[in-house]
Amino acid sequence: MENKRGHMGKTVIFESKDDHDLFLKDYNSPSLTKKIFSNWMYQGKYNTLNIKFKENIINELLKKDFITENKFSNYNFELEKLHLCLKSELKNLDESEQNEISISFYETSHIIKKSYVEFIKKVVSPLFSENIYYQIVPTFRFHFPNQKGYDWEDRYHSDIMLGHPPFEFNLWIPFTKVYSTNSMRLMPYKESIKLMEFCNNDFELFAKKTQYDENFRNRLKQESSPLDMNYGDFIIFDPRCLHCTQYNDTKDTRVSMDIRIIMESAFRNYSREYKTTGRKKMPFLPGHYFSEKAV
Ligand SMILES: O=C(O)CCC(=O)C(=O)O
Ligand SMILES: [Fe+2]
Repeated sequence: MENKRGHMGKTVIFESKDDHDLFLKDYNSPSLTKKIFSNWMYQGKYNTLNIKFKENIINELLKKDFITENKFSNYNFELEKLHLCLKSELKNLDESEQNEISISFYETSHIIKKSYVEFIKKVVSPLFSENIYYQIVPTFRFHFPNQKGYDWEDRYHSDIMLGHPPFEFNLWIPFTKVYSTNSMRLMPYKESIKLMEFCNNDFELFAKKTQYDENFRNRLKQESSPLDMNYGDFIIFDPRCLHCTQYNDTKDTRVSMDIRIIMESAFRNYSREYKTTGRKKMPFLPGHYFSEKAV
């Protein structure tokens, strides 16, 4: 018997038909990414001499005793080779597709937080004509080659189907070279909408087909591609776009950060309450999921 679950049982639950209708109103509202960037995504660059994510991440790994300077120096301090310096149990994945190192980065040094906020203020915020709020605790991912525990089909999803408001923007920022299976696969807006419509915008059905319908899975793969990016690049994409982590069968570690931002005006446009679907049920509001102040 198969018991791959992927995102099954983890998609947003609507309290009533009204709640669902209100959600659909937001979900079907025009894409803000298209409005601002004239496209469903925007690719940008920033100066890594000014915002030193990589150096700060390496210092944090040393501080947390995940690696020693002596060992990492054998690999020229290249994050791509991080997996060769780590104890193997640190690399195993849990059910939420995370390992111990990624989880430990939910708590990071002041220095990493400072570069994060600087990145938002100096690089991201100027792209918008109004102030933005940012995800207060950024998600860092350390994605190692051949991680144990990856026993599901690639979990294509949009963050919206996991409870996020349709007015967010997704940002994805790699700190290593990313390519092929160590990267995230991303599907353009039109195809994402189409494949979700094929499931009648039923997120549980989508999650099930993603695990159990081979034809559907082939379509997901055909319509998406892995991001090919370098340190210093970042991408913003519409939150309806489907994306997934893949089983990393390259020889390189991927380190990345993914965050969500939202414009000040969006909160007035929420037709319903948006909350995280996990245990915490955190509202997608300033001072909760998002920063207290707009920048
Ligand atoms: O980086 C990944 O592999 C997945 C990231 C993701 O799901 C997101 O950015 O929302
Ligand atoms: Fe996601």
